[in-house]
Amino acid sequence: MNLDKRDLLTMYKTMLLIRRFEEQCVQFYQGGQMRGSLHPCIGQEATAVGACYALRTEDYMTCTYRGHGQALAKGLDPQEAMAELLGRRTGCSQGKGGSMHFTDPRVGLLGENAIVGAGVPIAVGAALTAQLDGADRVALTFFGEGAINQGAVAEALNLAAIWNLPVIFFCENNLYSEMTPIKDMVKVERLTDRAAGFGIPGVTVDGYDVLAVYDTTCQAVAHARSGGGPTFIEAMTYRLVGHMIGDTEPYRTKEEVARWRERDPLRTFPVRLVEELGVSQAEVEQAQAEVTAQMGEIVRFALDSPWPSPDEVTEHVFA
Ligand SMILES: Cc1ncc(C[n+]2csc(CCOP(=O)(O)OP(=O)(O)O)c2C)c(N)n1
Repeated sequence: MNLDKRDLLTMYKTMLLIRRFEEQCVQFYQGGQMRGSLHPCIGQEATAVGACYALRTEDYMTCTYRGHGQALAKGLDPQEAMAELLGRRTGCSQGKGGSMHFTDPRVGLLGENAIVGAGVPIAVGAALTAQLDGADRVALTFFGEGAINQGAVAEALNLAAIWNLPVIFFCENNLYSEMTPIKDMVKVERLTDRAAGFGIPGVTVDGYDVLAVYDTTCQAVAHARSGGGPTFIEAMTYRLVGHMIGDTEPYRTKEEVARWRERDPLRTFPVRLVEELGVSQAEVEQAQAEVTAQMGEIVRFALDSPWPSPDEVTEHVFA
């Protein structure tokens, strides 16, 4: 593994920042300060960070409405992200996009997408751009297992395969598509079998192990950069909260959630850092203190930011 202590602490801090960021969003939402709908990725931080740590800033990435963590892991400024969620002019989309539409081309973030599966063909298009430009870039697209039956996803997988495009299909299999268990939606046991049908190599990884996700994604990225074409990664993960705020979760048991909670990467990774990876407890605590301080600045920046004025409403609108 080509990671030093600084990398490990950066990965931990990014996962912790995502967790704290989203907990703050939930608070704002419940207090009526944040509007629209909110789909937290609480529990899924290790896939976001492990995968994005394997990418360069200029690599392309698309994700879904559950993409706050992935956007932050790809390099979106967390202050701009929070300002966006609060509808402020300093937000990454001037406060006009909100939760499901984070975008920042400066860090390769081609957008979250509220339409299930829609980010997948966009990433394939970006990978085609990279290939035609002869650029050394790859594209990675995050999507949920619920997207696997979308026609556009099948078409995108096929085009990527026949054109040998530098794209990584990163499926976060969190077992439930909204309220529907995966076993009620597909007959195959492993979604990598679907990719195999298109001639795309697939690998399944423990999505609660940030280092395993990182290693797996590094291999897929190296394969893509060297002209090897696409890879399909199925990361087994779990959201520790409801599909969205207000979800009463009748489709799963408290025991099941509790079992996954024991493996919560935000609980297990700091222990592993100390017990196995040569990081001291003091360094872990320092990282936690830094994230707490950073969150304070993020919230202050967002709340102090101005609202857009009504006459800006048609700016940046193309039609
Ligand atoms: C094309 C389309 N159909 C239906 C919906 C409604 N919808 C929103 S989220 C969701 C579940 C998607 O589940 P999955 O892809 O597994 O992602 P997860 O929510 O688990 O992250 C559905 C069906 C939608 N947004 N887009």
